[in-house]
Amino acid sequence: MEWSLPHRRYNPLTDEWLLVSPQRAARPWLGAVEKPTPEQRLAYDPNCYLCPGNHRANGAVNPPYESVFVFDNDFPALLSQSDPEPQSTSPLLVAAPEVGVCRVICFSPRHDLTLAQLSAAQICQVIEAWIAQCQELGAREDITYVQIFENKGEIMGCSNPHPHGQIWATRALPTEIIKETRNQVRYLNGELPTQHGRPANAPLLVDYLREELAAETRVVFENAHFVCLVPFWAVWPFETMILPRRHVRRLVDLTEAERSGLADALQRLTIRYDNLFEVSFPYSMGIHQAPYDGHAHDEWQLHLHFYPPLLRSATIKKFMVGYEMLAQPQRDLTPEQAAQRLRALSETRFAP
Ligand code: H2U
Ligand code: ZN
Repeated sequence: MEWSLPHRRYNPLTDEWLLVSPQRAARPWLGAVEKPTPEQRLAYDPNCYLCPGNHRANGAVNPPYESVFVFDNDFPALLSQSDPEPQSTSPLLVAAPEVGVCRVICFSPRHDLTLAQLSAAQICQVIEAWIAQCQELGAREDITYVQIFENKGEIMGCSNPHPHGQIWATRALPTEIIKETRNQVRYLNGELPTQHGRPANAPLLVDYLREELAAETRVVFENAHFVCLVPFWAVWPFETMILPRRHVRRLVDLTEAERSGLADALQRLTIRYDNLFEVSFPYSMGIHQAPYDGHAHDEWQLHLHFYPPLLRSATIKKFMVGYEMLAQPQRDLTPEQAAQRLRALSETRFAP
């Protein structure tokens, strides 16, 4: 069915609700495509702390790298040591020590490119580096989770346009992963409030993908191994998810063919995003996978989240303030409308 009036939608991954108000977006699309003056960027910037051969902020020198380059973050949020576990005197004043590793990953030596401008083969090298990091960090006794993410664009607080992402690996599971793990387990056991006690025989996101492929309305594109869609419960206007067709718990479990398939999906999605408002599209993206804690985690399905902030144009963003901060997320444009717009876009990047 097509919703045209206010309603709530349920996110089974987080067990949270959001408000959708399609009647507000039904008004005709007047938003002109605002084109900010295209920034001229150098292929090599002598002042960039990520370009090959340059000095970083702490004085370290980058090697003359030619593809992907990973280094320990010079200003890490996590260290190998923490304070000793405090004596808990109150159930309301609880803190716990935390340790971990923070790394930066440069996607390319070229200062002026983004994922959308790299070849699928170059994106494959990024994926191989992510996997190598998961293998190394995931094997450590003091790490249970490896969070890979990219913060792109000034609007998202990204400090440097040089194409790069980050890896934060922690001893404890982060909040979002605790939520997604709990709800994927509950789904298998039939314990989500929407299941009425009926256990499932496939992981939550495996069943979800089957339903989305049948419905078609929120699918943006597919390849042999991955599907890109706007989730039924998307919060951000053009939020998407990339899901494997097969049950894959972790990034390290991807076959060679699936790694190429993921590179293809990343390339096609980032190009479509750039074409939406003819701008290098800002977003926060991250890979969610099963914890590296020694358990199998059959409930887990690998997936990627893209959370882009833009709403109407290159300069008009969706603010998560007021009602969203205090009550629940809200959106006007429906996920189906967003998917339709993303589906209609070309997979050849606009010429700036
Ligand atoms: P953003 O993805 O938010 O732009 O962050 C870039 C990271 O690079 C940031 O975490 C690190 C910052 O600590 N960094 C270094 O490790 N060395 C430097 O010389 C500058 C930035
Ligand atoms: Zn650079």
